[in-house]
Amino acid sequence: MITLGNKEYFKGINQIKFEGSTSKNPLAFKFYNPDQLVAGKNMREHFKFSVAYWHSFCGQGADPFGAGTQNFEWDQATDPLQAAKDKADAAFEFITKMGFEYYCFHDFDLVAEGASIQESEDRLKEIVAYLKQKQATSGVKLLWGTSNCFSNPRYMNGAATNPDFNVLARAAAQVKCALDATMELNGENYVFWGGREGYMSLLNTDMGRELDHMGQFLKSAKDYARKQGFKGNFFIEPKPMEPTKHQYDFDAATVIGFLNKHDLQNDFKLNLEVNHATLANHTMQHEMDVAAQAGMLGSIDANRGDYQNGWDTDQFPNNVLETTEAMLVFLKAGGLQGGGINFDAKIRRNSTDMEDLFLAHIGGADTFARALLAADRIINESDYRLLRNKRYSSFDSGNGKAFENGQLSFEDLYDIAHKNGELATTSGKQELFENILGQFV
Ligand code: XLS
Ligand code: NI
Ligand code: NI
Repeated sequence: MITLGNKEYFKGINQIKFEGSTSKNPLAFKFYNPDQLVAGKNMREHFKFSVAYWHSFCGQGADPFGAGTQNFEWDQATDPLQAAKDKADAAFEFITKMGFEYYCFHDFDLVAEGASIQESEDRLKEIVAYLKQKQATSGVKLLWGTSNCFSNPRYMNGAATNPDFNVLARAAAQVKCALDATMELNGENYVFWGGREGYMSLLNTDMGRELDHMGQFLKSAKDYARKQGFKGNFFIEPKPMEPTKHQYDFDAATVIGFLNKHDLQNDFKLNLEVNHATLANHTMQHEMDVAAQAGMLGSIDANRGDYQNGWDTDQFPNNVLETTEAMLVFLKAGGLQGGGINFDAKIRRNSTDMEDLFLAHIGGADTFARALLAADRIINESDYRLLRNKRYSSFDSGNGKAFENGQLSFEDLYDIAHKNGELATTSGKQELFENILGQFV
């Protein structure tokens, strides 16, 4: 039996509860009511909210211009395993007080990487055993695990797409350990975010070869986990740029093409991140719709960017209008396949009170709850669906239907056009759709 720590890190903060939209308590949910039924499921089941270990318990606010500003009490121990256990205690206290059920991690968020593969592996095993106990006593579950194959300088030219085979093999050893950790903790999914899989300059890059290596790498990682009995989903998390100039997993459409080409489409789905969609010059709802059409809407990394700049600022979600558009796609798709809503977001560098982490997650959860409620009402109480279907009604019968069924040749279309003569214009009614969105938000 492992002894768990009993120190309280977030003193003075109790269980966060739902108090409704008129509450003046900053440390209460105004809209996220875990037990409230919406479209046949309660909010807890719809969202499966998850806390990101790296942003919430590892990052301390450092930026290229200055050191960290958040001096966490759980970071004081000099022994790496003690520090890891303290961090785990703080993490589970936070997640439990939030009333969330899930968390996500990179391997070396849990414990500092060792000097050798063996030392790292031993450290991971020890902290995983500790976390397993914490999960059992709290009921908190692992939404997904992943590996950090981008921070260590050995990966500066990529991991699975490194031009040096030995770096690729090194990355495989690391991913194997991260998969083992995820499986040991009953992780429901495993994520691959491209990290440094991409290029800084095409001049020194054999892109085709690197992409084939990535396909082969993912296939063997998947085969390994399946052999061990892993039943969860593998997710790819698209991002178009940063840290490399061009990331191979550019956006949803690119990744789906890649998965199909490498015969990975049955095991892999997508983990979509709001700020990554923005960086790809897409909206989140676009990315979600693309994934949903392919049956690959797996999970969501919730955050937001900043429209005045072009990097991954990972701010907490607060845009209800945009999130409502995303929730319309979410409900239409019947929710996520295996994943949840992971807050891949960090408080700002000058947010230094211990309660700020709570306020941030409360705001994020309330944003999603408001958006879900609004989307559900738009679908049920407005003419939204009717109006959208009406735009396509010419395909519901006659020649339109015949075309959809593949029964018309190109010459048939030519003849129909001739018979029709010039056509009247039909309004797209965008403003009407926007007004409906506004009415219910
Ligand atoms: C970085 C990514 C990263 C992944 C996990 O931009 O969002 O945090 O979610 O490796
Ligand atoms: Ni992410
Ligand atoms: Ni990101």
